[in-house]
Amino acid sequence: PAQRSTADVTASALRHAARRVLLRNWVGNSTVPSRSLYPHQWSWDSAFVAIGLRHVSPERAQRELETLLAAQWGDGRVPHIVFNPAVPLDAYFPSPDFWRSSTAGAAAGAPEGVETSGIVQPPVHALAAWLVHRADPATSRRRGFLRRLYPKLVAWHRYLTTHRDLGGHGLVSVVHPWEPGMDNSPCWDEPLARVEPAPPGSFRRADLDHGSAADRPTDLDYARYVRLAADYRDHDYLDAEAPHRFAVEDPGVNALLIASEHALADIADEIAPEVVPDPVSEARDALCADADAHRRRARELTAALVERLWDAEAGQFLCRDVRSGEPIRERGVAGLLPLIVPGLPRDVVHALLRTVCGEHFGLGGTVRLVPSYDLLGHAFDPRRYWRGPAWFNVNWLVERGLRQHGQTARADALRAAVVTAAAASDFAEYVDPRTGAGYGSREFSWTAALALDLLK
Ligand code: 9YW
Repeated sequence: PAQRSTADVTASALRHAARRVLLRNWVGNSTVPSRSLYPHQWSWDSAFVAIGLRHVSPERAQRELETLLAAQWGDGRVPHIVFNPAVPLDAYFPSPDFWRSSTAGAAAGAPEGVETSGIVQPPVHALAAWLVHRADPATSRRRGFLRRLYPKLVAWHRYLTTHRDLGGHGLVSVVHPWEPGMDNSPCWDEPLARVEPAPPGSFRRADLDHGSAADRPTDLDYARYVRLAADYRDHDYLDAEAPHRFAVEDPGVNALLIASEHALADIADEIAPEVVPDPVSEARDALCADADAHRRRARELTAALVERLWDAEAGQFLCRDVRSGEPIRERGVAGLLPLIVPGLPRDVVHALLRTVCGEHFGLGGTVRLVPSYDLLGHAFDPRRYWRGPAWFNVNWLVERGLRQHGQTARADALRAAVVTAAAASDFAEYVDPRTGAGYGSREFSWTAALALDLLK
């Protein structure tokens, strides 16, 4: 046999290590993001995990998404956490007795047999389902994977584009800083400042039992997160009734929705001319898989994204505070994620590419991984969670965006940097974008999953 090069050996050792993390964090029907810090199932984590898990076991990857979607609410929302009843209540805060989904969420159709949170996370699921299918179409078809998931994914997108169009311009609003998945991004500082914090001592954080306080959101942030979630719960999680004092149109969430809407079109093509049951609408008992309708919706969302959130002067997308009506003038990395959206205007793409590699995000210059926030920003902190560190899911998305736009050399360099940083940090939750030093939990599932995906 031909001699294996050092690079081959390293890649195979890495692949082995990443697979081991995914196997260890698998808990029977889904994967925990981290054994210590996050002992339940998280929504967008599961989507990213499935994208890596498809290389280990396509069937497990399918089950990962099926388990999450089994906890979908009657109104179509996919909850950000699905709780494992075997885990003690004090292992994670806010626990099921805070959210009380099966009772407080009854009017919104929360399932009875499982406890979940009441908020959502970015809709990466249709994209993940399509990638998982493509890894092993035969198993997917035999299990009826896409046929079963499709109506649920359609209902999920419909929840977001109807109940969550709080700005009235066709884009989705997030109503809690946990929803965009970037908890303490400086983009939330201004809209969050209007929220009355819950009294200190009215809740107990569990995250500080496992993580260093310097790497995590502050107590004041948490007091506001608690207030917003409790207000939503106390209005039965009904979007038409909740005060939604925090309402933001986030370019990351909307870009992922658009990418997923394109994936739904591919899924519809695959299962067409199938007619499938509609889990939400009782008036119509069937849903026709219509790829053209998904492509049309994706185009409309893209037009709204550019119209509402593009800022030519900043050279990136900005969040918009729906309550004040104003753009939020902070450079969060979510403003670069529309790079994954097909069909953006050419000048927007060029400006975005300049910004990714410019002084604010520094890719290929001062940093090898894209930071979560402006390197020159007043709030930049290289180790505090979403206020500077580089995250692997974000970098996987940027890599995909660069490749899609023909930036092969940059994409290759980013791919190598992601894989190296993941391995060197023992699959850390996040890293210092300048030094690669790891922070947060280790053996973090999506870090392993996405490194594995990029090694393929
Ligand atoms: C939390 C699980 C989640 C991620 C989020 C990340 C963090 C904290 O961990 O959220 O307590 O939910 O910010 O993106 O899904 O890994």
